[in-house]
Amino acid sequence: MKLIARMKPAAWVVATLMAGAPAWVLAQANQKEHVSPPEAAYQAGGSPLGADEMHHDVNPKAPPMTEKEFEQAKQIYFERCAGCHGVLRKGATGKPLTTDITLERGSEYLKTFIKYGSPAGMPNWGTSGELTDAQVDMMARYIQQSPPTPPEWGMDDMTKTWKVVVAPDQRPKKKMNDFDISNIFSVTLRDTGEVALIDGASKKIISIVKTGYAVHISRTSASGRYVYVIGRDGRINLIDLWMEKPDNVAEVRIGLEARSVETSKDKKHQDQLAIAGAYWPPQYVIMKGDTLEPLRIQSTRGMTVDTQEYHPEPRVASIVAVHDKPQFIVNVKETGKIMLVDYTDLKNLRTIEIGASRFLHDGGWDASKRYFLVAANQSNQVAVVDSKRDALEAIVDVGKIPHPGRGANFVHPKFGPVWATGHLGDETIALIGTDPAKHKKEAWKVVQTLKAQGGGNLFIKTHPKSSNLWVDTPLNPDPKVNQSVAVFDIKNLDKPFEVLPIADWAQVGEGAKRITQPEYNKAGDEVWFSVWSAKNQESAIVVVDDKTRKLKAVIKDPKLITPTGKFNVYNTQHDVY
Ligand code: DHE
Repeated sequence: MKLIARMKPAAWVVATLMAGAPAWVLAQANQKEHVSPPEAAYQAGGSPLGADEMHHDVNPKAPPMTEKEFEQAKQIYFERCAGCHGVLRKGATGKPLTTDITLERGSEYLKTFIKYGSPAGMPNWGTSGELTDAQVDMMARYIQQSPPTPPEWGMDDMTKTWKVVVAPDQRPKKKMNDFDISNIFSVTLRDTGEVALIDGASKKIISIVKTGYAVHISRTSASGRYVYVIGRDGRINLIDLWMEKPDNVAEVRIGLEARSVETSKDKKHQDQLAIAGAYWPPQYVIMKGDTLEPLRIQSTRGMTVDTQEYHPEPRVASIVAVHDKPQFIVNVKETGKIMLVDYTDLKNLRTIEIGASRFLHDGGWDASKRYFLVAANQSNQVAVVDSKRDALEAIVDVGKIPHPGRGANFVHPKFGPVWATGHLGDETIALIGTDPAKHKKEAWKVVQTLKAQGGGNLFIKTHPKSSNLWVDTPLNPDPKVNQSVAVFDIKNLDKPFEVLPIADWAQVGEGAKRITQPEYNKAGDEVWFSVWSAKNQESAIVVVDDKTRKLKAVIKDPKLITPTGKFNVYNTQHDVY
């Protein structure tokens, strides 16, 4: 029963993000809205929390509901609403829905809002056919009830889920396979809760490893031996690439919902520690790197950076490790704070708290790896941290809803080193100067804005050996745009971009075939794209020759179901992008 309930969010996300352009996306595409339809679809990806038992009390002022209705509404809320409105309904990228507000608005107002949506980005759940009138009515009553609270997840819960499958002393003493492990790709198979390890040279699947629900990202240890994978359900898997057939050697659940994992990269602490951030409960956890034994849990609840109000649910977004000192950079979404966590002494944890900008999400290093740039997506800004001075370097205004992935670094012919981000909410690519020493005038300014195919961009990528800048648009409602990629010549940025029909090259037949997340191989001469269709349709990975921009290979396999993120071991280990 639990399993079936847990499958639902994936099905909905597929229906919403994948089935061509969803009705409400199309219905809102022409409106001048505050949140763009692609962005609303992206943020509203289901939370796995709906299946968990929660405490709730009955609010006598709210319209009544049966226990069964409450459970159904709770499930729908976590699948469709929590991503924007928050678990406790205190508001995140969407408006707060606390009972002081909803009771005052009343059932009729709420039903209209849920059914027809709003120009500010609220999907029209009723008229799009996603919810029936009865469900709309049930949801209107549900949000007038006090929000049920998911359980906390402390050391005892964590330890109960912690498993060392192969103890460190039972693991190989040297690499036991013939693969060039530095050129393996760990590929997210989103809807099966697995990763496929693909050999970069032969392009064959080495193994498929069972991971957490709707698995999100992979990160490589400093030595390049281990891969850490995190699922949306907070489960981390540790994969040992030295094994004859690389496989899972440890796992733990660090929370009930999560997105980020990273590992200690400082030379003296190689592979010693791992860290993961949770959406629920709002906390990060530092673990032993080779066993995932949880060592220290730190809550992120606290005050917001701007209004200085208490936020009970500040989700942990991206986490990166500093390469030349023992520090993790933890980005907290709702409070807009960046924590610099010194991991040398976990008993006396020293943390520097930087006030940046709200709704921090994803980001990456500049080419020198001194500055970390992170998108504050609902604030339309990029915050820059100087890891040498342990301080905020700058806040840069960019386009609408920046979403860099880890961004792209290259040397601009006129302005010197830049880091680039695309945007979910518009078609622009912002190039930000990153060299205050030699290009002071350009540093932390948008030195050029490029126009790509359209809004709905998620990832952008280049490589130090390449002169191409690749821009995907998987959340653009137009299939022509979401099934292709744009590529710019970074030596000649005034030249129009070229569009490559990646989905056509894959020849996978019917399906959404959204093209997402360019990722280079180790040599930097190939770039891999996911062709992302629904779970019951054929997907693929298309490999493009970087120099010629011509098709090099198509990776297909019945087991390659819903591939999204791809993480090349070497590039992820060294933060090459
Ligand atoms: Fe992601 C990175 C959160 C939806 C694919 N995603 C991240 C990070 C966060 C995040 C916080 C940064 C991790 C880090 O660097 O430590 N993603 C979220 C969400 O909250 C959101 C909006 C909704 C959800 O329900 O999860 C969301 N993400 C998606 C997708 O729908 C994507 C496109 C497909 C999928 O696999 O689910 C998706 N997210 C990715 C990928 C990365 C990522 C591939 C890593 C990019 C990289 O190059 O590092």
